[in-house]
Parts: sequence; C-alpha cells; structure tokens
Amino acid sequence: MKDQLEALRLQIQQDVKAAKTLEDLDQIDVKYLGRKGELTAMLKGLANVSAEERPVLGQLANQVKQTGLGLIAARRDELNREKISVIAETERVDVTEPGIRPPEGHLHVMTQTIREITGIFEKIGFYRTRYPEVDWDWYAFEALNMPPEHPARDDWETFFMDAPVSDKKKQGKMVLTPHTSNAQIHELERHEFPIRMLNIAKCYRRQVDATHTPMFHQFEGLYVDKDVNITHLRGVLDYFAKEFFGPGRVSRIRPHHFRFTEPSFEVDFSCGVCNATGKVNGQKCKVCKRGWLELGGAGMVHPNVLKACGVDPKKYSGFAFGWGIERLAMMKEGTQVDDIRILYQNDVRFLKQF
Ligand code: FA5
Repeated sequence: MKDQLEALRLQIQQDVKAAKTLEDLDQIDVKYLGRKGELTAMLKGLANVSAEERPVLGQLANQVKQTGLGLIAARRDELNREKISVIAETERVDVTEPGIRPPEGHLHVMTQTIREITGIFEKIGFYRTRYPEVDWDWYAFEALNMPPEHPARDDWETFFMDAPVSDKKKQGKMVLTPHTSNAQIHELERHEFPIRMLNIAKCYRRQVDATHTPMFHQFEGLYVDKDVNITHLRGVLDYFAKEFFGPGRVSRIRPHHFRFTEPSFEVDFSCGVCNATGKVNGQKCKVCKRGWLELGGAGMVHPNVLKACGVDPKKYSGFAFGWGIERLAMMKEGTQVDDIRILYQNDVRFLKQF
C-alpha cells in the first residue's frame, strides 16, 4: 500500500504538470482527491492493514493528499496568471489614444437669431418680456383698436380656441395669438414708464406656403414715455439695421395702415448686395429686385390703444414695431432659402449649415 501511495503521489505530480487548463486541474482534483477519488478508495483499504502499519500509512496518505492539493493550487495560480496576461495582451486599451468625438449639435437657427436680436436691443435699454401665446380677444384685437367684427381682423386669420369665454369685462374668447402685439396691451396696463419692451413669442395664423408657416416667431418692440416721436423710431431702426445686417445698412419707412398705430409704416432695410440701388453690374439685383428688403410693420402707438390701457395720450406717446424672425433670418446675406417651411422640417443637412 505504501508503494501504491507513492505511485499515486507521482501520478498526481505528472498529471498536474501536464494540465493545460483550469478545467484539467478540476478533473485531476476529482479523479485523485475527491470523495470518490483514488486516494479515498485506497484509504478504505486501511481497515485491512495491521494496527502498527495503520498510523504510518494514514500519515502517508495524508501527506499525499496535502502534496496533491498544494500542487493543484500552485498550478492553478500559474494558469490563472497566464490567462490574465493573455487577456491583458489581447484586450488591451490604449487610454492615451485620441477618442472618437461624438457628433455635436448646436442651437437651431431660430434660437440663434432670437438671442442675437435680444442682445442688440438689450444694448439700448430694452428688456425682454414674455406674455401669453394663447390670450384673450381683448389683448390680441380689441384693445388694439380692432373691435369685434372689424374687417382688419381678417388679415390675421386667427385660430380661436374652443374654450370658455372670459367672464371678466370685455375679455372675450381665447385665441392663439396671431401677432406679438398683445404684449403691448399687457405692458401698458402695468403703467410703469418708460416702457422699453422687447417681446419675442410664437404666433399662429391659418397660412401655409413658401413664405408663410402656421407657427412663426415675431419680435415686438414698444417704447412709451413722455415726448417719444418718430425720430426715436427712425434712430432705433437704423441702429438695428447696422447691428444686425452690418455697417452701411440703413432703414426706410413707407406709409402703411395698422389699426393700432397712427401713423403706420412698413419698414424696409437697404439691400447689402446692391447697396439699395436695385442693380448689380447693370442687372436687376437677384436678392431684393428693387434695392430694399421688406421686414414688417411699425408706427406710433394709436391714442385709442393708450386709452384702452388707461394711459393718457396727452401725457405719453410711443412707437411700436413687430417683425417676423423667420423672414429676418432669411434676409441675412448668404441664406439662400426659397421656402421658409424648411426651417421646421428638422432636416439636419439643412440646419447644420447655420
Ligand atoms: C403684424 O403682425 C403687426 N402686429 C406688426 C406691427 C406691430 C405693426 C407693431 C405695427 C406696430 P404683419 O401681419 O405684417 O404685422 O406681420 C409682421 C411680420 O410677421 C411680417 O412682415 C412677416 O415677417 C411675419 N409673418 C407674418 N405672417 C407670417 C407667417 N405666416 N409666416 C412667417 N412669417 C410671418
């Protein structure tokens, strides 16, 4: 039995040395040292051995077991280290390698334009306001000198809300604001002067074609104080022309009609391509066709509007303007857009150029 035990020790040594994987080692463990392994089987034979030999053989068997366990553990360590070094080699990450930059988005051209406009007006003391984009008829029309049924309302083809009518005096139905001029009324009702309001908001009209979207943005300026006159309006328009379009650009006003301003004007800006001449190398200017680009309306606040807000028109006067931001952005040189609806089609190929 002693020889058998020595032979087993040798066998285990050889097998462990030859083991190539951790699984091989597990098998060796089970085969020789496990509960049903060869060593256990041999130990059963101890019952047939003489009483003197039994402790000696028992001790030897125990040594064989300890040696076997030690060899297996050592080889397991070795194989583990080999495995880790293979992984370290094949799955190595070079943390100093430059990364792959994820695609970077940017602000929509409308947001960029809104920020630019805000910055320009803040420099001359205007402050940005926010008033409802769903408002009462009173603010969108009536206080702006457009009584119910007045034909001037038709120009704004408004979406009326299917919502309860206000029980406050004169407020009427709710509408999706067709312009930002409702803000004039809210601001005047505060009775805090001077007013230098810049209101930027979404507007809604029942219009869709190459130059109209059903939702668009306007920015509305309102300056009301004592002794405000048309020259102040002209100064602000020229200032804006230079700041937004660049040096050398000027504005002009043409007579127009709005119910809430008197006198009222259309505002144009000189074309930067033909320098307000309408001609480039003797040919008609392709950008403006007549030297000027139309932007939107302006005028001196109508006395009826001031009165509707409880402001004395003999004491206070002011000017207002309201322009479309989509059109303004498209008027910048280099923006060749023949259909403004593309602004809202979320086509990244188009939007990323701005
Ligand atoms: C008005 O909305 C007046 N409230 C402007 C005003 C304010 C005049 C203060 C006097 C004093 P108008 O309807 O012309 O005016 O619109 C002004 C600008 O909004 C237009 O010149 C255009 O640039 C823009 N606009 C109007 N409708 C649309 C639309 N459907 N899509 C895109 N832009 C539009």
